[in-house]
Amino acid sequence: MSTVRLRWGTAGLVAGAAGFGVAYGSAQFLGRRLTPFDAVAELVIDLTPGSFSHWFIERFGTSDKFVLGLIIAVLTVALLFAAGRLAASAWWAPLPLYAALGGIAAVAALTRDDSAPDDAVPVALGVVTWIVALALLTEPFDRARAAGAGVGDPVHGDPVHGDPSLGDPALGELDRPTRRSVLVRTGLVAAMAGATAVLGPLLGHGRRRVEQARRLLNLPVTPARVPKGVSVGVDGVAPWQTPNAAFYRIDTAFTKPAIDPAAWRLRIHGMVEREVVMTYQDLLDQEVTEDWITLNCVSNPVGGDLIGNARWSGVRIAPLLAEAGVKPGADAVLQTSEDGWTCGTPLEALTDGRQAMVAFAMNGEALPIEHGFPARVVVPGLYGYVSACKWVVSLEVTRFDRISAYWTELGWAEQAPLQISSRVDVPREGEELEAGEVRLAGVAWAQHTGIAAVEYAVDGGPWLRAETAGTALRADGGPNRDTWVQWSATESLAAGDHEVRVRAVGDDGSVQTGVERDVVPAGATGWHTRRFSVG
Ligand SMILES: Nc1nc2c(c(=O)[nH]1)N[C@H]1C(S)=C(S)[C@@H](COP(=O)(O)O)O[C@H]1N2
Ligand SMILES: [Mo]
Repeated sequence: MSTVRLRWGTAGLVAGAAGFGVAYGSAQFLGRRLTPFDAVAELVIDLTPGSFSHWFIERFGTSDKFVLGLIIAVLTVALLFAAGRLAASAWWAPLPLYAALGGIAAVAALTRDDSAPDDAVPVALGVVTWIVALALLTEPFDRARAAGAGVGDPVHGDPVHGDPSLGDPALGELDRPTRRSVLVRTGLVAAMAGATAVLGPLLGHGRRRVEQARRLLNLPVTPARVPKGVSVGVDGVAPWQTPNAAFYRIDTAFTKPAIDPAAWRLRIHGMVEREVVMTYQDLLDQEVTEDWITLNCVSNPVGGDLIGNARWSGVRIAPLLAEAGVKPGADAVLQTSEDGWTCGTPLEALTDGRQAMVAFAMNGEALPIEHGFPARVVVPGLYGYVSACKWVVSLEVTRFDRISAYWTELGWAEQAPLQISSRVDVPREGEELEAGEVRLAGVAWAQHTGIAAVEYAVDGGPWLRAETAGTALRADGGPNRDTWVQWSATESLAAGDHEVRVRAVGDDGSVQTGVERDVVPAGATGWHTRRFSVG
């Protein structure tokens, strides 16, 4: 590419970045959840067929959104560069491209579930910034071209030539005044866009404010102390308590809702005698319940890590529903998140005595924004996609035959009983171990049923009982039937290649099936197997 083309393209990139800075800053200032870029990413997620998005999540795991953002960013950079190059022929030539990009962003920004007319403002400001900044940045090139100087190389000085803007590598050098003017203008554009991007969030109502409000909370929770005896003490096994920072994250929100707890409301309505509306303080004023509950995703493949165990603090849902007075005939609760995501939960699971709660704390601290601040639902024994609504704002008592929810619309089962399952964490796949005693270990779960035993088989041999940590201590706050259990075993194996597989046995006598089933539409089944070698 010639220096000249590179120069116009680069001006396009600088103008593009300025537009993004202004759009970001103004979105933050207005307290909007999404910048135009994030809105486009969410639009792409919405328009993606379920089977593809499932493949994508499996392929990229929890970095799915990062990869998607990267793809969109690379495309955007290429288009902004192209816009700059178009400006070389006429100042208005990039306008159709800017209009198209702005149009997509506007559609995306205005069609989110939590969109407001305000969401058009950052898009409009961003597009205006693109146009003005590009004109400002390229004006010196134009002036130099008109003067017939500067665009040519003063050293090889040939002022008479063809189209100076395109293609000739000899036209690389700008004269000194032009160069200075370009630098000054670039600095000006960068400073203005940078100031908007920095001041917007500081002066506005965005996530930063909410983070601050979150830090200042003083919640009625006790510290989350890991119960005794829950660990098999083998290095490499997932810790029994999953720290918040390591807890898997699955949601459709490209930018997480930043909800000021003072503005949050939970509405319980639908087939009820009286509608209940709760503020955050109302929630904290209820009787608090705290429990260890293992949450996992229906998209967790056999051996996968979309599962975590935390001590949740919150308010039981059953009394809240009782206060509202559930009308006969209801069998479901449609939960809705601030960003419009929905899930349908069997009414029975919320009222049958299990620790179904509106949680406000996770592992002894206020819910992180990523995990649903200020409040989310947790229901032992159900997959997250039918129960664990983050940023929850509405619980509508209803009937399954009247609703459809986010994932069921994409082809997942309306109700999916949680599959009893287990995982080998140690040894790692392909690990080379020293001769002697070999430690095998992992986790097993059957939430709200309970793990009775874990069995493992080496090299296709008979199933053997593993040790399970703490199952005898259940009454004592040890692993309960709503949490996972760590297992371990010791084997002395001959040198060579080996494999170990694991299966769980539930308290109801159910044995984890070896039949392999895909995660769609109702959760994966099959035994997890690890191959390793002994030296
Ligand atoms: N608002 C909202 N809540 C949601 C989701 C979502 O996409 N949006 N995903 C659900 C799914 S599929 C799972 S597995 C759990 C994951 O909760 P976590 O991210 O806190 O681990 O949240 C559930 N709650
Ligand atoms: Mo999930």
